[in-house]
Amino acid sequence: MIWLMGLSGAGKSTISNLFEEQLNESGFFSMKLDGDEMRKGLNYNLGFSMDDRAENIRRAAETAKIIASNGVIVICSFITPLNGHRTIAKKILGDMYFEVFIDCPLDICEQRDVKGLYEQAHNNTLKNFTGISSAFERPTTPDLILHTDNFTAEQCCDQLYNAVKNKIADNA
Ligand code: ADX
Repeated sequence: MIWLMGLSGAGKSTISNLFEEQLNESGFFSMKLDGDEMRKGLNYNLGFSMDDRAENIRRAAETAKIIASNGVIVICSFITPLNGHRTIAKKILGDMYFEVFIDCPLDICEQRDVKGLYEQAHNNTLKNFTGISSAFERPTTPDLILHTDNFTAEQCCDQLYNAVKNKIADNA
């Protein structure tokens, strides 16, 4: 159970896609869960208040737990903005939880602005936007930090693959 967290535009989905490909090529079956997808269906009734984000994370973690208990590696990508939200996921997933901070400075996420959401947040047409008008706490005890501003997505994916392999070896 790999939990990728970080600001919008930090690179969570890019790394998740690459990592899934790498796992599949290595013979592991994996599945992705991400905030945008979950919010289209299962979590369509949730917004971006801190309580709704907490419920979003709770449902995502419970879903991931069911999938992972069937022997599938689950890669979750959610902003997960507060330490309290991370605690919710960790409590549900226990030892399976491997927390990865996709660390990218806010100004670089703003420059990338892949979805145009930072612009909307600055124009005030999008409320409660993480990093602009809604809080993001740096995680204090991630299992791994990936610096997507200093390394390519492929390099970050390799770092993640090696860290996960080490964790599996440690637990064996
Ligand atoms: S979380 O805070 O509850 O973990 P989640 O990862 O599910 O967030 O959803 C984040 C995605 O929702 C972003 O990548 C972005 O595309 C979209 N989004 C829309 N509105 C907001 C907002 N106010 N804050 C953050 N993300 C938003």
